[in-house]
Amino acid sequence: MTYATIRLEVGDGVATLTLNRPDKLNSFTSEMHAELRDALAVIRADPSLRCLLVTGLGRGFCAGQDLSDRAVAPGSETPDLGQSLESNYNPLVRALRDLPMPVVCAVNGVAAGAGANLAFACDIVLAARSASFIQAFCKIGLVPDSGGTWILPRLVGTARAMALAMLGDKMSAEQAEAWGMIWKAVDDAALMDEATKLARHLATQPTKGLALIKKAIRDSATNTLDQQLDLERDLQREAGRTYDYQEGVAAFVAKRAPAFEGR
Ligand code: LHQ
Repeated sequence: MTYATIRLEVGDGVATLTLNRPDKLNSFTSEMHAELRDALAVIRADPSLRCLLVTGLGRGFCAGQDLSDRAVAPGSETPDLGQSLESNYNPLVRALRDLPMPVVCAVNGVAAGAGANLAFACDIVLAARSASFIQAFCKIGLVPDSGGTWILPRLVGTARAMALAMLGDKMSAEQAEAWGMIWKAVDDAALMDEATKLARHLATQPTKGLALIKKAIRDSATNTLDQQLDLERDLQREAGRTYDYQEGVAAFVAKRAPAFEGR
């Protein structure tokens, strides 16, 4: 599949989505959103794909919304940014959250505005040591979107989330790791090798079980303990009916490596 603003490559059970507007630090346009929607639907429909890796081309990961077409001429009607979230950003975050496979993010450079929150919407985030995260919204009078106001307090607590959102300071990858916002910061030169290795490993694991783990951890954010215990019961029932559970137990008993099929 050929796209203009992203690249989709598949191999070894991994779909790699690369944001591809490097001269604009991979900022989002409507075209890019439409292509991402299409690519995510293609990935979801392909049973051979068992992990998604998201990254950016060039020196930036993603600088959020492309602001070049957002300047409002004096006297003209103000744009409806809510519609932009409804049509583009919210479906993207939901598609990543609901994708029944692990989503790895390799943050290769600056991640600003919706670009930062795109990374935080992924399941396991690696970042190059030179990468940075900026909740840039406040600098142009906006509110963190793409799930930012939901995920930030859950990742770092209200005090830090509030300051990050109100100050829009640049945060280093190492600080993000120290605050538990990402899985880890790695040397720049090692980022893609590590991310690809991780994605390929995940693609050999019990995909259905990993998708259920993803659901359980995500849903825990809004569940009571009682609701979560019920959810664990239901998801474990489902996991226990998978081929990979049988294979995992059989391999353990036979003292051999399991050959998971993702079903
Ligand atoms: C850009 C952008 C960009 C266009 C760099 N747009 N060109 C949702 C709903 C609807 C509307 C509004 O927004 C949202 C969600 C959002 O994401 S709001 C937040 C939007 N993003 C920002 O406010 C970040 C703007 N960018 C920056 O602050 C800086 O570019 C950062 C800190 C990301 C990087 O700084 P530098 O490393 O110094 O690079 P640079 O500023 O020189 O940028 C390189 C080029 O990329 C430059 O183009 P040029 O032609 O001059 O080389 C920038 O204009 C372009 N670029 N971000 N968002």
